[in-house]
Amino acid sequence: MTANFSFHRRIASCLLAAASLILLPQQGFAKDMMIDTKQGTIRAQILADGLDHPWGLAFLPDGRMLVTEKAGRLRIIDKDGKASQPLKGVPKVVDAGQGGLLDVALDPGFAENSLVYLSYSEPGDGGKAGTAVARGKLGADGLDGVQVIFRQYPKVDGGNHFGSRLVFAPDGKLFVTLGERFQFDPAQDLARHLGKIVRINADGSVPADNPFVGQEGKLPEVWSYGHRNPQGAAIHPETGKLWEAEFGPRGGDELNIPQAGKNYGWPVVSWGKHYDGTDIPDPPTHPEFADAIAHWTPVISPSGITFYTSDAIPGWKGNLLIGGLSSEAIVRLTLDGEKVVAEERIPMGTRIRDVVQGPDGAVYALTDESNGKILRLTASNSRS
Ligand SMILES: [Ca+2]
Repeated sequence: MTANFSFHRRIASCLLAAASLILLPQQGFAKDMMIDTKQGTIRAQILADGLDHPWGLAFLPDGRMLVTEKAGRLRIIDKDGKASQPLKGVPKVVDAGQGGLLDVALDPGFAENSLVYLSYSEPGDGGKAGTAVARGKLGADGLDGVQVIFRQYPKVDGGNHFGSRLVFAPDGKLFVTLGERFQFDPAQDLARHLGKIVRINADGSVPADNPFVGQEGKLPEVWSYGHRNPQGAAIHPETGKLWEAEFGPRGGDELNIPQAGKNYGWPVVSWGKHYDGTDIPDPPTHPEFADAIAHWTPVISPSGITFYTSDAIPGWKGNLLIGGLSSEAIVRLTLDGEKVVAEERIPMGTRIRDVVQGPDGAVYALTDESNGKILRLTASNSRS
């Protein structure tokens, strides 16, 4: 009887354990997760949680992090994961749909000038919104002297496709990736900033060598066009070129190396279909457009991207890491120059909004949840 009872209890506890395993993906995951990958076991630890849909992360020179929350908050997270109160000076944002406080970047001269850049959906008249970029000096409790240095033209209705990553090129120019706000054709119109990557000086002025400077009816900030919703951008550590990842429609997520003045095809061509199933011509039907160097159907939903340059995680050096939303993965691409030669999906069990390499060589990933986390990924045999 006792044996039988304990047997049943054991069965019950096994069932409970099985049930909790099944439930785990919905709950996020345990404090320490071990993930088997092609290059060995990766340990993912929760460094911080309680962040409301964190979107962008930038390391300060002292190893702390600036992290945005989509609802409009910017916080400093210390090395132990403790979050500050929301910093002052953040511009008002429209927190709706995909809009809100989005990316954060440090000025290349941050050590001297303390300047921090934010991208966000800025409110306009009549409920309209558009992506904007502001900068201010990081002081004791927030940003001082905040100025808007760029505004996407025009502001439109709706809460989709704001972009918007911020990356500085080695020459100090700032790239801002801008979605087409779910407006389709304006991505081809050089008189509007929808569906464009723009290149500006750090103070928001236009570099004289931008491709459309001085051309009638074309906005001088535009670097490349025909983009849909680019949420990933990074500078290649060796070539200094901009790489960019964007959401396709139903299928057709893209990785591009955007060149000055080139047209990346949206919405005329795509490797995907419209949401209603209507076909879109494939990119090779329009050889005058530049095509992606990689594309995904079904989609991965690429958000932040980063080139991994450290030896800390064996086998990852030189790879491109992509934070995947619907794929709930970090997508690791092995590159040969500007070709993608291999891909691995590292399953994270939750939507990944951004991936950033830390000064310690660990990979820091933001999870897209109301109880959003900063995950710290290391090789499982590393000492910390
Ligand atoms: Ca394209």
